[in-house]
Amino acid sequence: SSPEIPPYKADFLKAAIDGGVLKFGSFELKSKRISPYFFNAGDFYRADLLRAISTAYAKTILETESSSAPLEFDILFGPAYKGIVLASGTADKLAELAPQKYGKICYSFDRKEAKDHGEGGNIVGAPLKGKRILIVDDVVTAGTAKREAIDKIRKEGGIVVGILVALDRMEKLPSPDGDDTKPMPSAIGEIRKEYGIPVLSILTLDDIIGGLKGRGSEEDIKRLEEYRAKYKASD
Ligand code: OMP
Repeated sequence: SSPEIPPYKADFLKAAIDGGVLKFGSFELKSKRISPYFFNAGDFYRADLLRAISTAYAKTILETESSSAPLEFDILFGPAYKGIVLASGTADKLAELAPQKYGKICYSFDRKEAKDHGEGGNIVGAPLKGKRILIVDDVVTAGTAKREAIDKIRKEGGIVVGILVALDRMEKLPSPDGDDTKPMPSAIGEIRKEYGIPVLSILTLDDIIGGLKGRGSEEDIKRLEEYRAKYKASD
């Protein structure tokens, strides 16, 4: 049985399903794996959904304050394109929920293409140099997108102190020989180890399955459990 998830995570899961952001069916991932579920952060395009996701990111950050590893950062960084609205929405929500600490929290994001006129540069928003940066993004599967963001920030002199995503799919990395039945470590675990930073998520696949129990369709739950058994990482 899966553990109960905190109310703010359950609220977010419900908003994602009701809003059609989290879908069940058959989807091909970037990795070519065929998944029975897909989470598309680009579908949070309605005010109530944007509020639901930025509230959940903000509460995930605030939760760490009462933990042994509170997140301390100067700037929320949202990788273009989807991350832009996620980071700015989260900054706004943090300022609302905890004005003392976050009333003037900064955010920034990257350009997909370098700009060679006007103000120039690859970053829009708060300058990163010497600042502690928290990356805010949508989903981690193999972790490729997050590595690119870390490299970009470091090039600008920023110090990446953590990554916050909406969904950790808990998947193992592909085996070099293509044999998916072999145990392999997780993408998130490798990023944690390689960069020495925390990677937090609002939801994991375990949370989704746990949250659907007694609510979602039995058929969907069964397919999610089968997928998890096949692709869950060893760590
Ligand atoms: P990695 O860069 O391999 O970690 O894959 C993450 C990206 O996959 C996301 O930024 C999305 O572009 C896409 N994705 C989703 O958005 N939602 C999912 O549920 C699964 C994927 C995916 O293709 O793995």
